[in-house]
Amino acid sequence: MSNPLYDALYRKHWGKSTPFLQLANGSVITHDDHLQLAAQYANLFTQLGLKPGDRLALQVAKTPQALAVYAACVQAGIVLLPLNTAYTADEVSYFVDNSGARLLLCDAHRVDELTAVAQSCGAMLESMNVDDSGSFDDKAKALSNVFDTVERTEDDLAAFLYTSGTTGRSKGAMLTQANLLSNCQALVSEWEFTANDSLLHALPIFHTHGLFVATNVALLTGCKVLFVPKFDVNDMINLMPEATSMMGVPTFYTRLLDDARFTHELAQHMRLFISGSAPLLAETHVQFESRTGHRILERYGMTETNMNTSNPYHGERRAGTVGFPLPGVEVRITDSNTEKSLPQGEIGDIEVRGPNVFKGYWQMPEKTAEELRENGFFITGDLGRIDEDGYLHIVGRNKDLIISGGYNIYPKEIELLLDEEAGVLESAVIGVPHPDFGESVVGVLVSDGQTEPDVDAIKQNIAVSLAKFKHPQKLFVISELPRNTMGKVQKNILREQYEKTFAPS
Ligand code: MLC
Ligand code: AMP
Repeated sequence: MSNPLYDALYRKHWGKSTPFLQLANGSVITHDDHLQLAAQYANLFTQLGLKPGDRLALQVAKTPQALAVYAACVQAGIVLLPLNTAYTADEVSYFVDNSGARLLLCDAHRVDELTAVAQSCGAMLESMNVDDSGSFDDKAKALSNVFDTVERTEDDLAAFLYTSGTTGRSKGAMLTQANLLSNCQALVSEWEFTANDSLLHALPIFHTHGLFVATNVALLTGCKVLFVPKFDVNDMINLMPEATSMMGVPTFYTRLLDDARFTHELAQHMRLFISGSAPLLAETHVQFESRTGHRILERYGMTETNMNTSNPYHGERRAGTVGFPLPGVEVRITDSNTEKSLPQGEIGDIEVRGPNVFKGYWQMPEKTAEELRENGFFITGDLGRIDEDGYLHIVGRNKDLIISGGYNIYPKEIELLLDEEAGVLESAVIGVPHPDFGESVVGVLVSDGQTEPDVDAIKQNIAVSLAKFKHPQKLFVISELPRNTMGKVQKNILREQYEKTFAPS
């Protein structure tokens, strides 16, 4: 039976007592432990009636068991839909409903809150705990640790990752086995990962970066993962002497630099530091090199495309750029109006094509057609230029998006909620510079002239349905929004006006 992703990432580890995950308390989970647990989970999927192609929504803490659910999904041909643990019940409800997930797996402490969600969406609900209790593990324990791997082709779906859009409605990006596999193969070869590596893993595992970049690279090479539940500067400093490599968002790097214990000596034996998901300030790059002697390797990716470009492993890692297209990936810069390729050096839309590019948005053919051209190029929504040496520079975004600490936040989703609030005529949500998160969320409200908006009450109200990382950190009330002659809100003017909101005093 062929199942390309399973064969490449897992099958070769069957029966191997090599370490896969090392936890912060020092305990080790071998590849064999991991795959036996995954097989029990896959048997449970079958017992629960899940069939290949069905979707499974997973909103659980970052644990080894959560990674075993991923392995089980690949083995059983189930489409994994990993969800940010910060999402509220309202947000989860949309994802489960839209994807038609048959099973929602959640943390045990959220069962009460999510039971109604699962019921209303016609999904089953099972729970997991960090300590391997919970209804899902209880049922799986009794089952066989051997499972007949389901046959799949490279074109079969492996995962749905939801990403928002300018309308505020999230879209399920459909990723195939080939998308995931081709990308981690390219990364392993470009970044020279081997079984001798030890990867410090502090990223969440519900996004591309922590799951499909970090985890898949480790599985493909069989290297060890130093697996911590979240970024904590103490854990990072304690574990770094055992690591050879680390992947992170820029906030990881600025937080490490803020800690005097993060020294040249601590990082001396490291082979590679990789950054992505948000722009790494050239200043951080320079500070990092002067502290550690290492040049951070910055790369560029997206939910819909996995990784597109990377600075070179050998050769100059150029600060403020995201390097060159990965093997098999094409990058072009086009004119938004004419859709024609622009001459080298000019700024335009960044488009990418290759085996990494997703299949489309789940049940949204119009949205897919807007962003994915018939010739296979995907319009990223990022603006960039290619310099004379071929390095790609991201210079801005053609999409209304805020990236805070590596999490994407779509202003429209928040504006729609703010506009519903008492006293609010209209609103604009913008991202402004933030010393820790890179960007942070500010909301600007216009009063309806009858009731003065109650900023505190509004914050509380929207918190009910909105994950915490999306909450505006500041709300301002102004008399009117700046607009251009076409009536479009000029967010650039607002961004300038509020750019110092979080500036260190
Ligand atoms: C947490 N909070 C955030 C936040 N993360 N607020 C805004 N933006 C964020 N990213 C909230 C918490 O709820 C908390 O609220 C408060 O901020 C401070 O929490 P903290 O303890 O300082 O935050 P922490 O838990 O340490 O998280 C920060 C972080 C984390 C940067 C370590 O957000 C993180 O791991 N980010 C990585 C995201 C990621 O993996 N992105 C990849 C996407 S894939 P309160 O009120 O309770 O104090 C992708 C493609 C690609 O983009 O190219 O890779
Ligand atoms: P997501 O939809 O969460 O996958 O986020 C993808 C977006 O993150 C991209 O379209 C870029 O805007 C941004 N991004 C990812 N990597 C980088 C990077 N190295 N530099 C700047 N922006 C990045």
